[in-house]
Amino acid sequence: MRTSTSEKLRALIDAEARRAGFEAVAVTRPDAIPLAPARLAEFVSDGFHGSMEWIAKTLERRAEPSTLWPEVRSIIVLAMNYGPDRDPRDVLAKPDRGAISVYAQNRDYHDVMKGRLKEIAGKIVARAGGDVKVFVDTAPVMEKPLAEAAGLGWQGKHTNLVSRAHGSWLFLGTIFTTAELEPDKAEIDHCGSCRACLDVCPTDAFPAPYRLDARRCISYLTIENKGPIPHEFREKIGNRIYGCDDCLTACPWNKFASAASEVKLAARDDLREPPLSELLALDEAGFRSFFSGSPIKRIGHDRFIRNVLIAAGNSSDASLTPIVRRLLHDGSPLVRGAAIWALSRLLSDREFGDLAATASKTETDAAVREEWLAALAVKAD
Ligand code: B12
Repeated sequence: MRTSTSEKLRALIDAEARRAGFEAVAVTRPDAIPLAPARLAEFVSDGFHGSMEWIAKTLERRAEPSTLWPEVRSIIVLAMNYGPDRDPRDVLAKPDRGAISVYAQNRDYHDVMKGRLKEIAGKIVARAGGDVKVFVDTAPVMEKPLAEAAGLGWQGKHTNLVSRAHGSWLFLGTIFTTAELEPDKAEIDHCGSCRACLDVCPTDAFPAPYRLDARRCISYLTIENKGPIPHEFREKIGNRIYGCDDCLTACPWNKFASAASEVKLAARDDLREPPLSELLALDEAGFRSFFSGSPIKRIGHDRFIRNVLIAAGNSSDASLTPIVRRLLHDGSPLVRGAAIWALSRLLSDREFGDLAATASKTETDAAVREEWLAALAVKAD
């Protein structure tokens, strides 16, 4: 039997994907996610996207691949394993350390994956001609429903893609092509009656299975949210200083996952459980150099120190008090506000009252003054 051109192209894609370190690759069609537009619209109309206005602004293009790029005929979805080599929950029991989510413990996966996707895309054009576009995360593409339609896994109750072979630890990327490829079969839901990911969420971010209110998700609160962290979540955040893996880690399908074999996606040792004291000491330049090449760099120094201060406030570690006190004089109101909250938790009522009596007088920023008042009110309770 003769092998068709499309089968040969598919064999090339599979081989190149494997060579580039992707654990799984599958193909779907641009019209394969008919439920996504309404679900995305509901997510936005419920306000679940919070301050991620870019989701609302790109609604039509995001929900329908053909609106994003009318020429697209096939979508190749690729997945890279970033499975941790130890239990990410261990660090949660060490309050003087910061918990950084597994995906952020090494090089920015956007950089790692984009280069490799471009290489594969180049091979496709060389073989089949036509045009290609590659996307990882940042483009208005709904990677999870596309991955489910291609059969790489299913969207679990925590909304992320779960695979029977790799559990919840997969990064996704797509190659859009004008080439006609035979689509793979969609995967079906294997969550059953399990609720582990929903019940473990520290901030109750799932109003229902398969639905996430990002405004309550620690990942959103510590990464996307630019302002002060709302009071109701501060204690619940514990020592999670960048992202959160609780729902992913709870997934029973992880028992089939392996640790990432690629050196490039294995954790950086100094980001596994960094001491809060060292992170609080990072100035702007120190932050940029420590997090060079890391996704954490994208949130900037002030937002990051805000997060570390919340963890400091939850640490009961009095040895952090001097450095937190210094941050009361930081140039950023975001940092000063979080430092006030941390001190209100680290100092006794009397010590905090004495400090407030002097330090709050010189504060000119309205939001930071609010932090003083809120902290004093809690102390007076
Ligand atoms: C915005 C965003 C976020 C936001 C919002 C997350 C969210 N769930 O929407 C925040 C900042 C919170 C976030 C957090 C994280 N993210 Co994020 N994020 C994205 C991004 C850029 C867009 C996702 C999106 O379109 N959201 C909009 C909602 C409406 O879409 P949805 O989640 O697919 O929602 C579906 C369900 O609600 C479902 N649905 C609704 N009702 C019903 C009912 C039933 C019965 C069913 C079956 C389904 C269903 O239909 C919707 C449409 O498919 C993608 C990259 C991309 N371009 O796709 C990465 C992405 C989803 N993130 C990723 C990761 C790794 C994370 C974190 C694990 C990082 C961390 N450790 O902190 C957390 C996980 C938190 C979580 N439980 O989702 C990976 C996930 C990989 C995977 N295996 O799925 C992605 C794909 C990036 C990548 N390229 O690898 N993220």
